[in-house]
Amino acid sequence: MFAVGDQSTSASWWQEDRINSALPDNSDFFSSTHGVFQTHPGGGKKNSLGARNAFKHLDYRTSATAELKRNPLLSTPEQCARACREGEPPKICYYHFTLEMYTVLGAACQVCTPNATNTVWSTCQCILADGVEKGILSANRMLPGPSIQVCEGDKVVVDVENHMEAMEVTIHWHGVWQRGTQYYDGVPFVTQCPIQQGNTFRYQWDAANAGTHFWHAHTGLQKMDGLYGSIVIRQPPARDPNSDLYDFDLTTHVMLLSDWMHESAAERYPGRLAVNTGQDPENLLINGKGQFRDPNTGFMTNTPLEVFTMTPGRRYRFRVINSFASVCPAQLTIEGHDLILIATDGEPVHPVTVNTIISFSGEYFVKH
Ligand SMILES: [Cu+2]
Repeated sequence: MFAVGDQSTSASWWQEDRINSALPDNSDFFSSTHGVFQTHPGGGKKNSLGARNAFKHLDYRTSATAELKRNPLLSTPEQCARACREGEPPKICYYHFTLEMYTVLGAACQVCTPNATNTVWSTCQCILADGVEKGILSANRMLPGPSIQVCEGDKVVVDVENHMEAMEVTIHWHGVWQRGTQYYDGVPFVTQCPIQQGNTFRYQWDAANAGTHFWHAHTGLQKMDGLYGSIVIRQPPARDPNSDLYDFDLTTHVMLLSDWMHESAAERYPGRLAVNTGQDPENLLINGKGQFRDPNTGFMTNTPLEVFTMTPGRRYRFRVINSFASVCPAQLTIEGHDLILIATDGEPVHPVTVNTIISFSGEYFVKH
């Protein structure tokens, strides 16, 4: 049973029941944590012996964010995903990623379907992917995970809370300079110890270099199991030499390409000899969405594909991200349309008109 387009059921269950009961001082609650809220079992509660639980999770929504909350520059993901203007004061953009083991076609899919175009955050915890059930890893029960969209000069604060059983994790902010903040680059055992299960680590970096970037898990094979998302650092149009080539640069016009397996990536490494040999992915997804035709039965899933809305005659900037985990390149063609490539790897380039783009795990921005 699907209530297509109805986001309210799941959202109200989540927000009313969980947040209100967990946070008596609800007025104090900072609403930018992507709608996803984890209670912390054992946090502050006394056990049967009357002693404090030895393993106490930090509560990042109250004490740990108190200092941040006093800063008038603190902004929600929605406030940060804005048109950038010259001379505007920078914002502090706060995100909370809860990383969990999760499932495609899980119970939440009985009550809502994810919003097709909002890449900043979702109130629906249903992940459809290509309609094939499997266990995955997710950030805030979204695929891709939350999109970080800010302006050049903003400061980004991301609390990464690891609830993946028996897994450690780091998050790498691919393409972001990290000048002066190299210890937040997310490389395990090089710039930090990985975040153990039950712990939260705060990443803080400057959005110093404009462009299309992305974040992904930098531990094991977790990226391929779903831990990735887009980062867009915009700048005032006057600072982009190609800004005259597009009319719109919308937060929803991110095209994140990823490869997708129907089993956890670890099942395919180093690889089997007989069935599903090698590391070829079963499918490719655009913004976490796809369809799959079973080669044996011919049956095809009918999950929704990503939809980009445009008005004819207008020019749109698309921010294309290749988030593949395997070594194969992606070839992207838009039927009946040429593309003008205006930037790559975070830097503007002389515009080139093309009809197809072959990309490796890297990044491009395009308008058409
Ligand atoms: Cu990377």
